[in-house]
Amino acid sequence: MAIPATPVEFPDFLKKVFNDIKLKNAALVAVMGATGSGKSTFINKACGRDEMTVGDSLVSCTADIKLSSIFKLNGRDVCLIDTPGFDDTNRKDVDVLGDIAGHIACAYKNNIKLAGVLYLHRISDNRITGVTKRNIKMFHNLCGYDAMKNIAVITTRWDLVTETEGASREREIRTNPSFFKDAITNGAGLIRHLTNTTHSAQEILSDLIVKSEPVALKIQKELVDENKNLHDTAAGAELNRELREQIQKYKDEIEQIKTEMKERQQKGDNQIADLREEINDIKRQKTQAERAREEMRVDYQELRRKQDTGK
Ligand SMILES: Nc1nc2c(ncn2[C@@H]2O[C@H](COP(=O)(O)OP(=O)(O)O)[C@@H](O)[C@H]2O)c(=O)[nH]1
Ligand SMILES: [Mg+2]
Repeated sequence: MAIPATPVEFPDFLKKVFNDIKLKNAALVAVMGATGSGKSTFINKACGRDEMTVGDSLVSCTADIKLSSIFKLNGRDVCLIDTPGFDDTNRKDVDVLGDIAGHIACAYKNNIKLAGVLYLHRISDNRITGVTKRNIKMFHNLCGYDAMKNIAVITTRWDLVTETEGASREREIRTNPSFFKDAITNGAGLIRHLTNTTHSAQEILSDLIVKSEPVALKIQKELVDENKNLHDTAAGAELNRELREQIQKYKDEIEQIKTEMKERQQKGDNQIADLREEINDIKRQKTQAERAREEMRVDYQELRRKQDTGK
């Protein structure tokens, strides 16, 4: 079976080439990070072709996990996995988690281990948003501290900062526990992708690949070795916790509006259609959040079945 020259969706790719000895020998590296951190750009530079769609808009381009074609690096075959961020404007985070978890667990189940993970982070951001923090949290939960020796945090967009600004932000993310302090303490690298060039991308990859033995990420072990349901994995539990909070918020909002409704009615004001509409709106969002929680009640087999059948 020939390796496809262009990237394809992971499930098909897996089915077609899992038994291909070439992929078994290839160094497989997952590229993670928030939307806009430069994952697709980095992959295009690394393999020297424009394979991944690069997004300029706020809507994420990476709707699914994608594999790059296999390319040679220092005589070794390398293949990169482009993953969606946990801030996607067009997808629920539970879907993103299922997507990443299902596919990398499937690789692990088939004895294909990751050589490492690159986590991309924009050094140009002068304010760290909630979304950035969430992505960092999910990254830690997906990978686990045992895997950190095979992980490098890559800072991007150095062309948009002065050396002093960049170095000061680098210090912050290196020493602050909300960022990468714990990852780095446990062996993760913190590396500058200074020039956004093929040379820089390949140098980063070379260092990661030669560094150590392939690794199992926490989510892979949880789903495959420990037979956990997705909602019991560290990453799933984090999303579950957030969803529970969100659902409670919706409940509180509904109660508040109901109280307001009663107050209006007591004053003889029966114009409450707007409040009813508001309640219905919140109820719809609450139902969505509840469904998302339900969707995480799947084990590895069920997750893969859903992904293969689309149901
Ligand atoms: N100035 C600058 N822009 C970059 C760099 N890397 C990526 N970009 C831009 O950042 C935007 C998001 O990049 P993309 O690769 O799509 O990010 P992804 O969502 O993580 O895949 C695009 O407009 C890229 O052209 C960089 O090093 N410097
Ligand atoms: Mg992308």
